[in-house]
Amino acid sequence: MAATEARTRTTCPRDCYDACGIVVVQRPGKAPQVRGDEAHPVSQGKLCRKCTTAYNGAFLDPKVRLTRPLIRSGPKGTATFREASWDEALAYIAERLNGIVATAGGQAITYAHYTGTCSVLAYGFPLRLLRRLGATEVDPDTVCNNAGHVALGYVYGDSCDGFDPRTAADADCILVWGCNPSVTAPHQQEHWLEPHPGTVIVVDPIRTDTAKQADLHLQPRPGTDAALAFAFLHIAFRDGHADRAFLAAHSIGWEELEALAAECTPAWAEQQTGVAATLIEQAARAYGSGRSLLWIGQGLQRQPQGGNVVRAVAALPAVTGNLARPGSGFLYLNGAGRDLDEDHIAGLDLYPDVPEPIGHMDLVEHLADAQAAQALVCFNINLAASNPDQVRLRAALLREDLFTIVLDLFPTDTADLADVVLPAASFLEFDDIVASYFHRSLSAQVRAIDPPGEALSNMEIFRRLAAALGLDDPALHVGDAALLEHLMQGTGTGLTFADLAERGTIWPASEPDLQFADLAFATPSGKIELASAEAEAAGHGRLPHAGVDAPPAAGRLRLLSPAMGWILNTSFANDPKIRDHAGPERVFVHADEARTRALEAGALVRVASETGTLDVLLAISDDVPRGVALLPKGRWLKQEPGQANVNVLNPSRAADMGRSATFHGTEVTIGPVSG
Ligand SMILES: Nc1nc2c(c(=O)[nH]1)N[C@H]1C(S)=C(S)[C@@H](COP(=O)(O)OP(=O)(O)OC[C@H]3O[C@@H](n4cnc5c(=O)[nH]c(N)nc54)[C@H](O)[C@@H]3O)O[C@H]1N2
Ligand SMILES: Nc1nc2c(c(=O)[nH]1)N[C@H]1C(S)=C(S)[C@@H](COP(=O)(O)OP(=O)(O)OC[C@H]3O[C@@H](n4cnc5c(=O)[nH]c(N)nc54)[C@H](O)[C@@H]3O)O[C@H]1N2
Ligand code: SF4
Ligand SMILES: [Mo]
Repeated sequence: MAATEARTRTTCPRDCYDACGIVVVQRPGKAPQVRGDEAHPVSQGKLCRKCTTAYNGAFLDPKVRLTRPLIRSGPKGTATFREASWDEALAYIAERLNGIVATAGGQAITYAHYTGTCSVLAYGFPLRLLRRLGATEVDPDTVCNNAGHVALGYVYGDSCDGFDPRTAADADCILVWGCNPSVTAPHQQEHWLEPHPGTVIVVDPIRTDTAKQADLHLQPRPGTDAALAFAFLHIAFRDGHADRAFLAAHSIGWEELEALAAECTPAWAEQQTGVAATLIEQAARAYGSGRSLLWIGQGLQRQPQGGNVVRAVAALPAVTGNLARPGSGFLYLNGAGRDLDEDHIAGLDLYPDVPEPIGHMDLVEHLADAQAAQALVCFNINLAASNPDQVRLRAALLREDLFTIVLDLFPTDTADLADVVLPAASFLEFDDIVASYFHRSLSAQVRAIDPPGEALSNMEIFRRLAAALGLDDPALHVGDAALLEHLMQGTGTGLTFADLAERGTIWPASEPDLQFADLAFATPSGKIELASAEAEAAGHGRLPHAGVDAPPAAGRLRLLSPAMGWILNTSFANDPKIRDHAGPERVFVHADEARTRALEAGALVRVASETGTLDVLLAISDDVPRGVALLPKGRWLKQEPGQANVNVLNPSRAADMGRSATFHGTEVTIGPVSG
């Protein structure tokens, strides 16, 4: 190592299962290099292709980043801004927000945020001020995974206590259901799943790279997974893989579930799902006979009946006794094992009385109400491109009297619709803490470089905004160092933030934790609730049901818009190199679907739904089954020829649970672009 070389060890805070370790190398006179940390057990020296590119590209490029506060100087939505000082921008915001608070009350300020960064302070600290103001939150998970959270809550009382991935060493089988780690968790794919010696089973309508690497791939029609899960249960009860002693001791409702599953033979499930009965038998036996792990994806539940699907799938570990022993369990998202006091960072204890949140599927309606929604604050989110109902959402955001503030690193489609744009620092530019949602690990995010121009961290922006608003509550002005030490103390590791920064990533538990080791569940009965009075009271069945979504109407295809490898939600889509790699936006269909429509690969086609149309190139792929159109999420509207992405096609239809998004539940037609 050259004597003048400086290395900073940090962590990727993106919304990604991996939470890779990073080393930033700096040499005098050279641009910093952002690389994978060779010592990090997850990234093992390599970042994913998108981060390697964007962290050394757009993230470091002051011409691509936002560097100064901007105040709108032209018609709304035309991205006409003038530069302003922080003092001027914040004074302007304060005057407008204080005016709204005085005349209409704080609840007339709406705020939308999500996981643009998953680091604890930058995610949570801004919420303190917004809660203090009594503003109305847009429930963040409703754009992503809330149906799964609600469903798992009914069954286990907890959706964030996942298996410890290190326990895979004791597993005979890993069942990956509606998750595509080859794209969304590339290092878990390469270093955790692929080398696993046991039977790997993938359930996904698409033949993803994860499916291609698996021992068994079950390809159900989208939205039919509950029938498949019930066939697995049928086989488990039939073949003696149901752990009746475990069920009797730790669950309620299992006899009722067994009675329901009795009807759900593999032959019946083949008709419902399109998966061959013999393959269902094979997969269910492999899962039921071993110590097995179940990875429940988030893609799985972005379906109209996504909550019921997850409830049905979640019965598998309970029925087969695959819990609370090594090599067993399920994972949706892992929040366990770190004891981070995130609620305090977000001010849940400090400002408990806040208005009822709205959901993302209700956002368009909400913003159309000029009384209820007078201001909108957006940070860590690019909702103009990420949310469904794109045309109506844009119309709502164009409302002249909706005072809109957007904090971002980049001039996103959402920023273009703002009245004030505030430049945020990137993760390379401030200290924070990252807790992977796959591994039960804890990592330091360490400032490696200076922010470009006048960009500031979310924390500093909200401290300055509190001051501009005339709010002197000490809680709104705590510095990052004190917040980080508060978090570290809660972990019980005895480490300071500086200790963590030196180590990079730690596992607070040296041995794999057992999921639900004490077999105590936070359900009303304290047991696993395969039948749930709580669910029934909320208007669902007491038990999950085996019903499936109807196949698409004649001539239509079911649109799936999951993640793609080069883009993370809409992050990175503006990096010039990534745009080249990702190529033009395309819709993928099976050759038979192209043939029946007399469409050729490479043709410009019109994809149409109840909410809009999108003209894109057609690609033919046998990885996509008949009846399905695959059009990945993530494009920036202003970079596309039609100023739209796939969400122009998706309505704001809520799933059966949690008012959650149904991005994989839309039907579309595909035809030639006429004229
Ligand atoms: N590269 C990249 N990585 C990402 C993201 C990204 O955009 N790009 N996004 C991040 C975020 S925010 C999230 S929430 C996670 C999500 O990561 P995942 O949990 O992997 O979810 P998705 O990629 O949305 O979808 C996973 C799979 O669900 C399948 N699927 C769709 N409908 C059904 C169905 O009815 N049944 C079954 N069995 N499968 C179905 C899709 O075909 C897809 O292959 O990924 C994170 N990681
Ligand atoms: N069609 C379709 N649409 C989908 C999905 C789908 O599967 N299909 N998936 C949905 C899912 S799972 C999700 S999670 C949502 C995600 O949607 P979004 O939350 O909109 O995710 P991103 O597009 O990555 O936008 C995050 C923004 O945060 C910014 N950011 C990053 N770090 C910081 C920071 O420190 N401070 C500030 N102020 N900003 C920062 C980024 O630059 C980026 O513009 O999209 C949803 N949309
Ligand atoms: S996005 Fe995921 S895979 Fe890529 S560097 Fe970050 S944590 Fe690793
Ligand atoms: Mo997500």
